Amino acid sequence: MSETSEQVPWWHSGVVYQVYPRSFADSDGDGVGDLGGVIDHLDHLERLGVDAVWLSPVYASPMVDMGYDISDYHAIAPEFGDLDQMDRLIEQAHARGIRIVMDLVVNHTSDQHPWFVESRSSTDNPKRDWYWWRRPREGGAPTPEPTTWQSFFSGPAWTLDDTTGEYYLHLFAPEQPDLNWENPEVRAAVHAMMRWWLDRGVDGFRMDVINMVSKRVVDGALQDGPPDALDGGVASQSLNGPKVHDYLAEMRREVFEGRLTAFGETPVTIGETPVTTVADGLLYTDPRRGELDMIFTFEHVDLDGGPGGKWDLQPVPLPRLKTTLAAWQEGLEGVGWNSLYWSNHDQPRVVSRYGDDSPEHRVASATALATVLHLHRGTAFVYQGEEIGMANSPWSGVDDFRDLESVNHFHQAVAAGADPEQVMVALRRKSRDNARTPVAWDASPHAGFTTGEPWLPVNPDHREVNVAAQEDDPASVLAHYRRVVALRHEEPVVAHGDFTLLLPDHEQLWAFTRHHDGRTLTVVANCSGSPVDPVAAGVPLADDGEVVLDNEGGSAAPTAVLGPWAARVVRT
Ligand code: ISL
Repeated sequence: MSETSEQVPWWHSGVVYQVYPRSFADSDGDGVGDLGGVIDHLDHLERLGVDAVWLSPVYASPMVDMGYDISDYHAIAPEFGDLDQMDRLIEQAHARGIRIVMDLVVNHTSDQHPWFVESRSSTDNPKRDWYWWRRPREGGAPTPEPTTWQSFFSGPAWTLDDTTGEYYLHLFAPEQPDLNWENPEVRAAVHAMMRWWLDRGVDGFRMDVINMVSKRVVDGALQDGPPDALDGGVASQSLNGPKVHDYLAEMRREVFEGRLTAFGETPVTIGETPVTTVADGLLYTDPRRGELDMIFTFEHVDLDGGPGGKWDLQPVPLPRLKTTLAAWQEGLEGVGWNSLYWSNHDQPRVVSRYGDDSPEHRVASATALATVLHLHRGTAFVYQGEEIGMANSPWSGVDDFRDLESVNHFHQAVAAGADPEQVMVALRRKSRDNARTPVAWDASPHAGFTTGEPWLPVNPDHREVNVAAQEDDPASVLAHYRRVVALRHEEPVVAHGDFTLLLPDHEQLWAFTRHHDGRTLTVVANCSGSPVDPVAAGVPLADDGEVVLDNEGGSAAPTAVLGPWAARVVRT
């Protein structure tokens, strides 16, 4: 790939900050974060230095899945604000050089969306075929439902609708019916809606579960999975399906071709793609194919789930984590593009998951993890609160959770005979609500998030871990994130360098080199609580190197022993 300065997109050296509006900042005291809260804190994002904000859904929604169930794509949920505020946010973010990337949720709608309300009303409604309707299975075995598929939120992926006696498909909650992308009218309606948002000034889309829009259809019928598949075949039959690449290429032509944003750029396209391999990643992100700019791989966040799935906790030895990310670096090299993330609104807090959130190691492990991730090749993402090292919350029982995935899993597992305390162990570690506790802005009782009662309690550790406490502290996690973001902008090796993993089997050190145009960055982090001598371990560091970033206060020699969770980037 030859790159001139005009051709290099901003996201090669850029950083995207994810805002989950419900939990970011509340400007009107109702306990729910809102667009006014995002506008109020743009200074924080500007000082962090990010290039774009990905806004989780703010559209009208019954909020069964906290906004990922949309009932009107052209309206803002009242608890978040209104379209005027959305316009103001776009304008004020742009004035600071920050792009706005909208969440696009079009695998499914809310069951309250007028399209579905019409679709369910009769078998001959013109919108009937906009969703997946099927008659009950003849003979009722192995399931009365049309296929064996299980939903991602527990229970069958089909719900029987009394109005017509037919089942409709929902890969997620029953209140999130799947749109039928086989129908060209559906795709045209999605394209029109996307153009409407681009006209309004947004700079791109993060596309929710976009690899689920094409289901495998044989002679008009959806198929069961293999009998032993725990998910009933939903992954094999409806992920990365046969037409997904055609649909994405069509979307590019219909929505993005010839479009420029206020920054004079092509809008960015970021696909969320669970259960995707490097080979799939190449298909989705090779620019010559004209599909997506980048996708989110899940491999590195699925490592702590065992054969039983997400809640079947497994230890993650460091070699597995670093080789998983390295395989994507090597696999996409020169062809596709990575997105780099530790956290989002669906994942537990990274400092608790892959770091060490004890008071002794929290700052060092949060900054070490930031260093290694952001020094990989790709577009880096920061999830709100990650930049101050926010940790998982100490949940006391299932009643503390608001997320339907957590609540459903608890009840289903207990009904199936699991010990409730054991189920809670996994929920404490993996519940999505860990990511959704309000951002800790200061040490006041509700962490400066709201003047009312927060919809989800603030993490009690906010008295120590908050933005105000870190704002002007050069040794803070926040200051380190600002440095990492700046380095990515300033040092071309970060965006363009090739990647070589060193010491793949080392159980404490995460080390790699990046090389570009005669310059090398050597990145090394001690991902453990005991010191390691990197030179003795075989990392090629020399005393004439220049330390361009570290989390050791800037005084260590390039070759010095690395203390617990110390991280260093050395340029030669
Ligand atoms: O978090 C998960 C369950 O463990 C993931 O499987 C998640 O459901 C998957 O990544 C898809 O996520 C996206 O679509 C969901 C929504 O609930 C998530 O918040 C969203 O990021 C359905 O829209």
